[in-house]
Formats: sequence, structure tokens, C-alpha cells
Amino acid sequence: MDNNTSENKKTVLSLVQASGTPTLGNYLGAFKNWKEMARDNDCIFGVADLHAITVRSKPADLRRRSVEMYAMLLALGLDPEKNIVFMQSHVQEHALLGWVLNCYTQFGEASRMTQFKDKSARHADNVNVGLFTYPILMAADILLYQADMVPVGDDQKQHLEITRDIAARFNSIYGDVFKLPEPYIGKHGAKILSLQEPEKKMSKSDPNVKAFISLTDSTDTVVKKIKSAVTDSEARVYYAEGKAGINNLMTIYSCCTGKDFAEIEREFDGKGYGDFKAAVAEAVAEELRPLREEYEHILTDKQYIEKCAAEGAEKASAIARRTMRKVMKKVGFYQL
Ligand code: ATP
Ligand code: LTN
Repeated sequence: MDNNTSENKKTVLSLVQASGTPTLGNYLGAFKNWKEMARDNDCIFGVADLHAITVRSKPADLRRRSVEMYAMLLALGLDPEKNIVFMQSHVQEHALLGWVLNCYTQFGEASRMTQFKDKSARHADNVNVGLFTYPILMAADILLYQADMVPVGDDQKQHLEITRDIAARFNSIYGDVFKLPEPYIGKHGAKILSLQEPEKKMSKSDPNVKAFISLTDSTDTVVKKIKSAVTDSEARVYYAEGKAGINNLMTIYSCCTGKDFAEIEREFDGKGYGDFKAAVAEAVAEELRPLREEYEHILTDKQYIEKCAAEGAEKASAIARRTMRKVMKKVGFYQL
């Protein structure tokens, strides 16, 4: 990041919910890109703890999961000296801009969000309004920092579109207040699927723990979970429609080794799923081991985590306050 000139550096921003231990899906769809982008850009990464309360959890659990997710971001190698790594609830402007943007979002456009439809079906006992306005808070997260690029998995594409629509509408009324962000969706790994139901995305909140690989899973667990991944009865490794389980394992293997699908097909030509799964498991375990070790190490140093979070909050707040002042003035709030 230091050997780049400020003109071609982009502001890159992304957040991850504090809703459980992150998965291989989060890693390949998001974190791996974050790590790479952090080298050449001005990066802001955060833990979306405000978003996490759209689903009910015990206070102690929310607190623990937020700290753990924050430690995971540090473990990725996101240098808190060069990048901003922060906790969303430490910067109050998120909630304030979220409210303002609610008033510039149409009920109809928010109603079209597929994540809301999915999540409200899954949590039918708690379809709160926060779940509905979730994408508007996410728009606030992004627009506060005038982000150029937002690296996310495929499932967040629609939220990026609504963010751009809200920003464009606001700008058309008040002039150039917000930068319109671009989504950055990696070529591979944008959608890692469940190991048990490869039609569904791999999700950390899946009740079946065999469906996902946690970034904290031991090598043994990784091997067991990949061994029990659902495939098909053909026993031939190639990428094709109707082979969702194998396609998913090939995608995972490709992301971890850098090999393309043709190379993988050649490598496993004449071999069965047993050999293939063993190779996938080893590649995943090798990819995750250093991250897990670093994470466990950071988690023992609560003082370090606290120091980084305090610095992150201060740096993020300075940027967020600047945008918020402009918004308040443009909308017409009486200013002291
Ligand atoms: P949940 O599963 O609890 O609903 P989530 O993992 O989808 O949560 P986040 O933790 O906020 O949601 O996701 C962080 C990032 O990881 C986002 O950019 C998201 O697009 C990406 N991501 C999540 N799951 C996958 C997946 N299975 N494949 C690729 N990317 C993913
Ligand atoms: N909605 C995202 C998490 C998220 C986010 C953000 C991502 C909250 N705020 C801002 C990018 C930018 C999710 O569910 N994965």
C-alpha cells in the first residue's frame, strides 16, 4: 500500500456480520480478496455487529462473536496500522446515516431484496423491521466512507445495487454527496456451496455443522467434513451441470491451489472421489492452518485486540463524521 501513489489507490470497504464463526465460504468469497486488495489500496474492514442483532442472540454471545470476528480480521494480516479495522457499533454515524437513508429508500425497492425474503422465512418467529431495513444500514456503511470498491460474495450483489440506487437518488437531489461504489466479486469462490446440500450457499448459520467448514476447524474435522460431502454416483471428476457437489469441491480446490478446472480434471483422470476428496481436504487444511494458528494466538491477547479496535474506531469515526456533516447540512438540519 505504501509503494503506491495516492491517485491510483482506491478506497476499499467491506464488513462481515458477527453472526458466528466464519466459514470457508466467507474466506474464499470475501476474506481472501480483502487480503489481496489490502496490499495496494486504502482499506476499511469491519465487523457488522449492528447488523447481527437482526437475529436474536444472548448479550454475552454477541460480545464474544464480535471480538472473535475482529480477531479473525486481524489474523488475515490486515495490518491495523495501514488499514482501518473497526467495529461498526463504535461509529455512531452508521445508525444516523442509516436513518437518513431510510427516508430516501422506497418501500417497494426494499421489499425486493432476496436476503430479506430468505431470512424472514428462516426466522419466521422474529421478522423484525431491522431485517427489512438491513440493506439500508449496509448502504450507510459503504457511503459514509466514500468507498470505490466493495469486495463481497455473490449474495451481496443486490445490496450493492440498492446502495448505488440510494446514493444516486440522494445525489440527484443534493448534488455530489456520495461516491457510487462498485461491487468487487471474485471470479472464483464468489459462491461456495453447502457440503451437504450443494444447491444452497455455505452459511455459518446452517444448523447442520457438516454443511460448512469453519475457519477454526482442526485438520481432522476438515478431512471428515470433506469426506462426507455430498457428491454423485458417477465417480468421475469433471465440471458439468448436474454435478453440484463435485463442481463445488472443484471450485474449492481451485481457489486453494490456483489450478484451473482443466488441470484438475487431468490430475484426477482415472481416479475416484476418494482420492479427489483427500486432495481437496489437504489443500483446504493447508490453506487454513496458518490463519487458524494466527487467530488463536491473537485471541489470547485481549489488550492488543482492544488497542486495535480503539484505533480503528477513531480513524473510522474521523472519516464518517466528515461525510455525516455534509449530509446533515445538505438535508437542512439546523447546525450549531
Ligand atoms: P450468514 O450465513 O450468517 O447469513 P454470511 O456468512 O452470509 O452470514 P457475512 O458473514 O456478513 O454473511 O458475509 C461476509 C462475506 O462473505 C460477504 O461478502 C458474503 O458475500 C461472503 N460470503 C458468505 N457466504 C459465502 C459463500 N458461501 N460463498 C462465497 N462468499 C460468501
Ligand atoms: N450484508 C453483508 C455484511 C455487510 C457488508 C456491509 C458488506 C454489512 N455491511 C458493508 C459490505 C459492505 C452480508 O450479509 N454479508
